[in-house]
Amino acid sequence: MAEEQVDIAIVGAGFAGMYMLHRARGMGLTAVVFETGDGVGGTWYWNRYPGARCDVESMEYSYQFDDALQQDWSWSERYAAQPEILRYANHVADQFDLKRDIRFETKVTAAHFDATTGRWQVTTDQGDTVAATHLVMATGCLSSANVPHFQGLEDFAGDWYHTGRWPKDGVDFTGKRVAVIGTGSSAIQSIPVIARQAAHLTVFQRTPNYAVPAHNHPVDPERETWFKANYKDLREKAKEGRSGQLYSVRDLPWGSEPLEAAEAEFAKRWEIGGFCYLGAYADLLVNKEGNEVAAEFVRAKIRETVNDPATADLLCPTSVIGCKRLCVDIGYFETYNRDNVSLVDISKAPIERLTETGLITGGKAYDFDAIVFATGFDAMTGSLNKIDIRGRSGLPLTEKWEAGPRTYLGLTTVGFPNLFLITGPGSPSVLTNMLPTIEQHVDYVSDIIEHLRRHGQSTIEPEQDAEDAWVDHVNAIAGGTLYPSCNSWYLGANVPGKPRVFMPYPGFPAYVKKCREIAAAGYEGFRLE
Ligand code: N01
Repeated sequence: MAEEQVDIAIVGAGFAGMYMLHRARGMGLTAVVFETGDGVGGTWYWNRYPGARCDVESMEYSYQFDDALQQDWSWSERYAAQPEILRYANHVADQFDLKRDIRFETKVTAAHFDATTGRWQVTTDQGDTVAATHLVMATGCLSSANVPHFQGLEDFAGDWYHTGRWPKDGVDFTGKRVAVIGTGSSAIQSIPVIARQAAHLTVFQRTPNYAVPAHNHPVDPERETWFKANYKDLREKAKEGRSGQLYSVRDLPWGSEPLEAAEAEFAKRWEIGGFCYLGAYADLLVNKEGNEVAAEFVRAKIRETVNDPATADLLCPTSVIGCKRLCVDIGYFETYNRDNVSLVDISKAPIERLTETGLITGGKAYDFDAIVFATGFDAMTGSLNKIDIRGRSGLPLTEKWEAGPRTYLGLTTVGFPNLFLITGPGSPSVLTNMLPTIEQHVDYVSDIIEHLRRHGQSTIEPEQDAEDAWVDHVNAIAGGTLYPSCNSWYLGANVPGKPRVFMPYPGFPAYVKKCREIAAAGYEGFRLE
């Protein structure tokens, strides 16, 4: 049988893969999408844990490539919950008839660049072998679940779950003794919901986290009407924000107002809720002093909310606020006032091992019916590294990235022609609203492909100098901020043995400007052949 040939092979049917497929069709290209799950939605397909919700406001967390789409769809809440976002993903897939080109329950195992044909040979666990001119990795930044290698996990007789691989039919914790390990966003969202169900919930905390209130509420119909009438302008305005969102970031540096004014500003933003808290001053992620005042404000709120002073102390983070992605919560700290919830500090005595009936930490055994690992992801590179990707001369991507990911614009990497990484390491990605960031990347890749076709060229690959300069540039920008000061997944610090490299690019508008300049200069820094 003749080998299947396509113009573009796309890995992943989340928001990035879906839009890439739509754009490919629009350019008259053949494309196929491979997706491990049995439905679209990517992160929103897998993260079905109780309380899962977007921390970006729903009116902004949607595609903008089609005006009719954004006018037709109505969100029910300020922050949409996972089932609603998954419905939205399916609505888009159906409206644009995407599913017919998506191979579900099909995992890409390998992708090798064949220098003789100039094509990517893509292999799946279902026996597909496809030759593609372009390979687009739409694998997501937070898609490779990190289940720590606890000794004895296989001995545990109860049920265990990872928040990022939650069973489709849900889990009923009624009457159960449940453990949650981790206190990141996923834990902070799921703990209040699990606590309402379980007989007892024990939270094992290694590092406390900052959370600001969501003040979630139904979308006000008047606001929706206004938003939709002004969608075009609002979308453009959002792109001027450093994270591609509309929330206000004042142009003021820390120290430009007296302390009382600063505290009033933090209080005002606390009442508004969400990410705007860190927009009180333009440089809160650079200025240590201002950051500490913002952090102390949150710690005071935690002490005010949590009745037991010892528990409140344990819940107060000491690191820089915003160093890890800020959590947006609904009743998280209040949950520790419940009689059926306890907090165990494992910062000094890590979990030693799991047992048949639970786990042991600090020499003490705890028994559970179920354990929830809210332990996060092998972020940004995890899903790429799980696939045997080989470029020119058979070079494995894992080998090239042994000391950390190296890309040009977070989109391409030397030695891997026609390979595109959507929201890859070195691009703003996880520091932004992912939807507009995804669209910007997919549009950029589509423009590149159009350019190649117009000029009768077949491959694009970055120059070594351009890639080196980009990596240095990202490091320099990140180095000028407070981001490297804590052990975040942005740095890969949550995965033992992962190289410590700051992966996302801080600053969406500067990034977009740079991409435009590079394109206008005939794709400067790229070799087109
Ligand atoms: O993962 P995390 P997450 N023993 O890495 C702990 C996005 N997201 O899934 O901090 C004990 O933040 C770990 O401890 P420490 C969002 O971007 C978005 O919660 O490493 N504990 C930490 O407390 C978010 O930032 C939404 O010391 C261990 C926790 O597990 C990102 O996903 C909702 C451990 C992991 O926290 C990841 O969030 C949810 C071990 N061996 C998530 N290993 C939205 O709203 C890890 N931990 C869109």
